[in-house]
Amino acid sequence: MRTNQPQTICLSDYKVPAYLVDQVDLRFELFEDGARVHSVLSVRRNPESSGGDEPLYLHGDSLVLESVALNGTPLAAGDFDDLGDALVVSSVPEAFELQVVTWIEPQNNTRLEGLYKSSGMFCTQCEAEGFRCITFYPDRPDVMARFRTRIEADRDAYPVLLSNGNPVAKGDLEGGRHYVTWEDPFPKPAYLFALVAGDLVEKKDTFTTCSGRSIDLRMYVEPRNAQKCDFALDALKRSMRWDEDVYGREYDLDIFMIVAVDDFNMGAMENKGLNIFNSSCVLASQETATDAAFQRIEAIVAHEYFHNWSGNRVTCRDWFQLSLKEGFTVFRDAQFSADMGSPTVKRIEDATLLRTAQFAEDAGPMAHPVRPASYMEISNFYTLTIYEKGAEVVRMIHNLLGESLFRQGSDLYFQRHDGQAVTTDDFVRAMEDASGRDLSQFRLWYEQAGTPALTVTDEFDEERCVYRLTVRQSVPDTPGQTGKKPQHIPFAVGLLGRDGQPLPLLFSAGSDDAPVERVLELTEREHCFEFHGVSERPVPSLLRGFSAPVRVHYPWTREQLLFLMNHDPDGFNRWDAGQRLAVDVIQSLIVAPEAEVEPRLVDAYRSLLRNTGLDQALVAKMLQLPSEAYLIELSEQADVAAIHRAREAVLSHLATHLRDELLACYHCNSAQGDYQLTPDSVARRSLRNTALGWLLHIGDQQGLVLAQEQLRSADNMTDRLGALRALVNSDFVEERTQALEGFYQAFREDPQVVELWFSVQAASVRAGQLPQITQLLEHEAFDWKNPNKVRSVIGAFASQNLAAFHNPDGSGYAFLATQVCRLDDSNPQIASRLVTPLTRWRKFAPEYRVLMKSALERVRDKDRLSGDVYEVVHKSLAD
Ligand code: 0A1
Ligand code: ZN
Repeated sequence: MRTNQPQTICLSDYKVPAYLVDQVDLRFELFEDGARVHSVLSVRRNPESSGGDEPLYLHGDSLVLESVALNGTPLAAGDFDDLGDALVVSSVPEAFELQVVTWIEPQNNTRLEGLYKSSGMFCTQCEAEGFRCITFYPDRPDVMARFRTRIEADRDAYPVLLSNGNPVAKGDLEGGRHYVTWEDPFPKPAYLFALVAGDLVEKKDTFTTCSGRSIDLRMYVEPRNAQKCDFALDALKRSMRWDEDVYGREYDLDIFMIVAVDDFNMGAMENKGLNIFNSSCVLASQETATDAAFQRIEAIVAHEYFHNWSGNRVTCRDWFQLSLKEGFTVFRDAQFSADMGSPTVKRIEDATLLRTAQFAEDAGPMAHPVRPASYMEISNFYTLTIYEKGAEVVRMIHNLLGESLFRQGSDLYFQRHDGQAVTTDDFVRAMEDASGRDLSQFRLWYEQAGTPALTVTDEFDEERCVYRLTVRQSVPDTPGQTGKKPQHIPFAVGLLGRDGQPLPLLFSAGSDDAPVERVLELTEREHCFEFHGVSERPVPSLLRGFSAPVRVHYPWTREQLLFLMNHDPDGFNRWDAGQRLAVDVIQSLIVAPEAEVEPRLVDAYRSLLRNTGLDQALVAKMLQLPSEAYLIELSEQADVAAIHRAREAVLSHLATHLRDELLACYHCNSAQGDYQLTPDSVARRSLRNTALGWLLHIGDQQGLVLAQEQLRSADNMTDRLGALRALVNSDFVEERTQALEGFYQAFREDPQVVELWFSVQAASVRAGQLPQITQLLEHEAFDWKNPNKVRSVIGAFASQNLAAFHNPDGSGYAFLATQVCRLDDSNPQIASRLVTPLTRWRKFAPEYRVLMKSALERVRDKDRLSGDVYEVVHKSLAD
C-alpha cells in the first residue's frame, strides 16, 4: 500500500516565482547508457516577489546530481540540499549563474516524460512537468527563459539533432561524434522545451507568410515512413494560411519542424518550432489511414500549430489555467476543421464527444471546473473538461460577441499579453475590453463544475396568439461544490409552423421583421419568453447548433421529433431529433424487451436511405444509432446488458426491414474514380460502410459476399477497414477469422494499421471477449511499452466493448484492474487514463457497481501506487 500521499496543490496558494531565469544554456551529451546534461542558468531575484531572501528552489525528478556551482565556484555539501524531488540552494546573491550537471537514463525511461528513447531515437516530452526529469529547474510555466541548446551524439547513429528555434552552429567532435547548437530567441517556459536525436529522413517544404517571409517546413520521420508525410505537410500549410486569414497570426521563426515518434503518451506536443507527434496522429497514406484518421491528423497538426500563438507566445501562468491555451486552441482547430470540411458534421462530432464523454466526466468523481481550484497530479487534468468544455466556453463568448468583436478581443489578447504567462481571467477581460460586454456572470463557466440542465416547458395561448417558453436552469452538485449559481447561457432557438415553415420570433405584438432564430440569453434560474403573432402551436427547435454545453429536457413527442428530423432548417437539430427519437425507442425496449420497435423509426430511416437529395454527409451521421456509451450516460443506474440488448434489437430490426434499401445504398455509393477526401466522398464511404455493417449484423449472405469483395479490392484503408469491421462484428466466425488473418499478414509491418487491427477486435462484442483479449496481449505485435498498443487493446476493450467489459461475472473489471496495476509501474500516466471506466462505478446498477468498486479497491491497495493513479482512485472511492 502507498504510504506517502501525494500533495494537493491549490490555486489559492499561487505565489509569483521568487527567482526568474533569463537565459538557459544546455549541453546534452547523449550516450547509449545515459545522458549527461550540463545546464547553466542565469538567475535573478524576481522584483515582484515579496519573498525576501527565500532559498532558490529547483524541481528535479529521477536525476543523479553530478555537480553544482554558483558563479563558477563549486558548492560544498552544506551549501545546498538535494531533496530527491528538488535542489534547494539557501543563500544566493541578487543575480547569479548556476551551473548544474546531471546524469539521466533515457533508455530506461518508460514513463515517457522528460528525455526518453523511442524506436532508437532520443526525444522529449516536457509538458506538464517533464523538464524536471532532465535537469534541476524552476519547472513552472510562469518562469520564461531564452534557451540555447547544444546536442552532442554519435554521428552515424544520430545524424539528426534537433531542438527549438534556429540552428546556429554545428561541427564534428572526437570519437565519431558531432554536435548541433540551437537557439530559440523567444522566451518560453520549460514545458515547451524539446530535443530530438535520431537517424531520420527529412521531408522539406516551404511556406511564404503574409508579410512575405519564407519559412522552412521540415518533417522528420523514420525512413520507413517517408511516404506518409505529404498530408501532414499540406495540412500544416493550410493551418498557417488559415491562422493568418482568420486570426491575423503570422509564424515567427524561420523554421518549423514536425517529428513523428512511435512511443508517446498523448497525441502531439506544441514545443516551440519543434512539434512532436505520436506517429498515429501525423503519418498517413491512402493505403494505411482511414478517413477519420486523415481528419484527425489535419485537426491535430492545426491544433499544435495554432498553439504557437495560443499557448506559446501567450502562455499559462500556472497549470490551473491549462484551459487558457487548450480550450482556446481546441476552439480554433474546430473552426478550422469546420472551414475545411462540413461545419454541421464537425459540430455533430464535437457535440457527440461532449455529450457522451465530457458530460460523463462532469457527472463523475473527477468532475472539475474548466479552471480547477486544486489538483494532485496535473497530468490527470488533461481532460475533456479542460479541452472540449473549455472550447465550448470560448465558442459561447464567440457567439455572444459575434465574429467581429470576438476577433477584436483576440487581437487585444495577443497584443496585450504577448510574451507573458497569464490567466483565463485575462482572456475574458480582453474580450470584455474589446467588446464592451460584461462577462462577469459568464465567468462562472470557468469556476463551476457540472453540466447545467435546462428544463423547458411551453404553453400556447390560442386566443392571444402567444406562445410561451419557460426555461429553468440548474447546475448539479459535484464533488466539493454545492449550491451553485445560475450561469449565463446562450440558448439558440427557432419555432416551426405546421407546414415546416420557420416562424418569425416576435417578442411583442405588432412588431414586424422579426428573425426566425434567436439566441436567448439565460442568466436567471427561470425565464419566460413570449412569442407573439403565433397562430398555431409550433414545434420548438431548441439549443440550435448546440449553442451551449448543457442538457435540454423538453417533452417532445415522437411525432414532433419526426417532424424536426424532416423540417428543422438547423442541420444539427435535425440530427439531434433523430438521435432523441432513436434513444426514446431504444429506452422503451430496455423497459419492455418484447415491445414492438416503433414503425415510424423504420420509416424515418428508410427515407434517409432513399433521399439522395439530402446532404449525404448529414445523412451518414443521422444513420448512426446513439452509442451504448451515450445510452449509459443518459441512464440513472445503467444496466449495461439491457442497454446492449435493446440497442442490438433495434439495429437488427432496422437492418432486417431495410435490407433492400441498404443494398441499394451500398451500390449507389460505390467507389467512383480516385480516392478523394472531399466531404462528399467521405460521406459516400461512410454510408456504404454503414450499410455493409448493418447487413452483416443480421447475417446477410449477400452482405458477406460484398464485404469479402470489398476487403479484397479496396484501394484505401477506410473501405478495407469498413469491410473488416463489418466481418468482425458479424456471426460469420470462420470468415472473420480468415479476414483478420489476411489483414494482419498484409499489414504486419505497419504499426498504425496493426493498432487498427487490434482495436477493431478489442472493441467488438463478437470477437473481443476476454479470452480473445488475453490472446491479443500475447500477440507478437503487442508491446507493453507502447501506449498506442496498450490503448488499442485494453483501452478499446474497456471503453468501447461495453457489453464484454461489463460482463456480469466481473471478469472484465478484474482484468482491467490487473492491467492497470501492471502499467502503473512502468507508465503511470497511461495507467491513470486506463482506469477511468472503473472510477465511474456509481453510475451503474447495483450488481455491476459492487464488482467495479471491488476491482478499484484492488488497484487502491497496490504496492507503490503512483500519484497519478492514487488521485483518481481515491477520488472515486471517497464518500
Ligand atoms: N499540449 C498538448 C498535449 C499534451 C499534454 C501533455 C502531454 O504529456 C503529459 C503531452 C501532450 C496538446 O494539447 O496537444
Ligand atoms: Zn493543445
